[in-house]
Amino acid sequence: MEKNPVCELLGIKYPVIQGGMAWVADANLAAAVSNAGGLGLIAAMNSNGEQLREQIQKAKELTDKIFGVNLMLMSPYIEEAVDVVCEEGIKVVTTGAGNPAKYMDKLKKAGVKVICVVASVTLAKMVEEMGAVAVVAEGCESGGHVGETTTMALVPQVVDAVHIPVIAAGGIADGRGMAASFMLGAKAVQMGTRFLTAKECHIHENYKEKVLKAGDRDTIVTGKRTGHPVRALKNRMTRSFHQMEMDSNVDTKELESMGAGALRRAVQEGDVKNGSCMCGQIAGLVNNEDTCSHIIEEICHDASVLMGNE
Ligand code: TUI
Repeated sequence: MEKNPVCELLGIKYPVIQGGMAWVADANLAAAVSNAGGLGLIAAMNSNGEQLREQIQKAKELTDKIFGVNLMLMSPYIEEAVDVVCEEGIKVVTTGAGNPAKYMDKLKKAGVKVICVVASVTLAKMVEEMGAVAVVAEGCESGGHVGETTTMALVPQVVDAVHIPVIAAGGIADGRGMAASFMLGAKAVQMGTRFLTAKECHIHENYKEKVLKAGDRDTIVTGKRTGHPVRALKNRMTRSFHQMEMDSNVDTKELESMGAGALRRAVQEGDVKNGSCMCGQIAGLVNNEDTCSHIIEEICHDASVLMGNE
């Protein structure tokens, strides 16, 4: 895996990036992934500036390797998060769930490399024009907020449309997924679901158990009506959300309020019945709780073997 453009760009050993999962991707997980030779990310999600600064400072104590911050563009605190990223000397951010146009100049001026998560060719071309150093092409197999195109269809179309490196995401959890991504023209992979069950990932045990037990048809996308489609493991919450979404008598505002706080209920309280267990379709392949180091080394080794490099 030498001379990989994403590894060279970021100064990392393996072309593996951890998804910026809200409520999940904290300083602990980010540092573990970075220490293992990948790129760890802290999810800024809806944190205010000081909460984000605390996590960044904690990660600096846990690793001397590069790590980044994922900026969730729908956050009410997005302006504060961008300022804190610049003040703390963060070297790389990923952006998700929106168009980062408003923040690109400030980030670039502060020397931050911006990698944008996109779900379409149109946005990929726009962010390249704005100065993104790479894009994550995230297919709708992924967990959390999703677009409409699958990884298999999205990645090669984005690869053909831009000149910057493309990182594949959505439905990748092992060496086969990584090798397939490379065949589609990607230079690296981003994984979320595989890291959800990492030993260093401190989500509630109930959530982890549910991911480890999940099969191929155990996720569902809800929230299309609110404009925020989210993939999560099927449970009581997604069933009632789905039913209410189909019912034209139910107000969209009522649906939105139902979603609020649901992810935190699953991650922190372990309420896997009434909370939102965001998770990708590849959960059926994720059956072990491994260390970040094991996950990254295994996937890169297996992909290398499949590609005839070892
Ligand atoms: O952002 C994600 N995944 C997320 S964010 C999140 S927090 C959340 N919680 C509840 C409701 C909604 C969000 C949980 N998971 N992934 C990156 C990603 N970005 N996937 C898709 C996109 C995306 C979609 C549309 C990026 C841009 C876009 O359009 C922007 C535009 O204006 O064209």
